[in-house]
Amino acid sequence: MKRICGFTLIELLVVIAIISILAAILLPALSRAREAARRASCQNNLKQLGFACKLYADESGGNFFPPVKTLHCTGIPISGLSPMMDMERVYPEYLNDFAITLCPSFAFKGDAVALWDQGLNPSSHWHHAEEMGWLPTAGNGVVEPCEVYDHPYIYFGWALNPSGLDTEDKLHHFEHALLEEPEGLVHRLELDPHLAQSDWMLEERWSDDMAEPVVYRLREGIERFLITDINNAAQGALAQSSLPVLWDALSGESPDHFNHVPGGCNVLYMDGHASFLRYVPTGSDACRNTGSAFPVNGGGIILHEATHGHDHHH
Ligand SMILES: [Ca+2]
Repeated sequence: MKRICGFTLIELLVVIAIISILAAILLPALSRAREAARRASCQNNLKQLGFACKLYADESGGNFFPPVKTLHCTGIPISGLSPMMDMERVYPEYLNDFAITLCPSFAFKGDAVALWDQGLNPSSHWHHAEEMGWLPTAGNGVVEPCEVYDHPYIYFGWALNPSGLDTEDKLHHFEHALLEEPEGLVHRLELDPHLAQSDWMLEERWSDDMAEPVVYRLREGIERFLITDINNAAQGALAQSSLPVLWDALSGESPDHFNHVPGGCNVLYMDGHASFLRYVPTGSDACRNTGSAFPVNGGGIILHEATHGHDHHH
């Protein structure tokens, strides 16, 4: 008897098997494509924030980039470090939409009002300030620039040369200069928030790559005072394209604390370009990680930890 049309059971099973295999191959690729799109959107936001910094620097005396945020909404000094620029200096003249402070890859899915006005921000600073009644503007449906704390991006406001943070020894000294009491930057900032507008004077250099015991405030032209190779003075000056300004939140605790999976960060450099740097784990101590260049290494982790003390709020 002649078969006219239709599938045998075997043919049907073969077709189903082929579809299953294709789906298994394509679905991870689709999820990677979605993450690539979100990552591109984060990069674009970083570039816009960088553009706002450049505009601010053009008009500020001395061509300084914005200082780091040091005060709560009531003017009380922040304890610890808030790794975000002082938005009160930037908004609304240079940046008129807080939506660009969001990163779609960030674990928090909501708009700027939910993040900054309603306090769904994971920053311990925000929650501490709210508990202490230092956020009189919270929950009024509007994002005030003083409500913008850290997350999802990290900004420091001083020019950290990646070559000064590329060995375990340098990272150890950096951590000391940042956190040691009473001379560390974090403690000095609490006592005198105006230090955020000055060069960071050190007791001693933490690296031979530093010409003087000072970390300069970010400002146009400061890259010429930074050295890339102490043994090669002719090629010594750092380029703006190598000086990090702003980057994604990162943490050494677990890969889920990265905005981007697998672990890594978008980094905005002073010339305005942004690159993705993969986090390469080395050893057990994330604060001594030298697997990739600052800020996606122990240096960035140390800064992150300095912003939350040791409350393990994440
Ligand atoms: Ca508000």
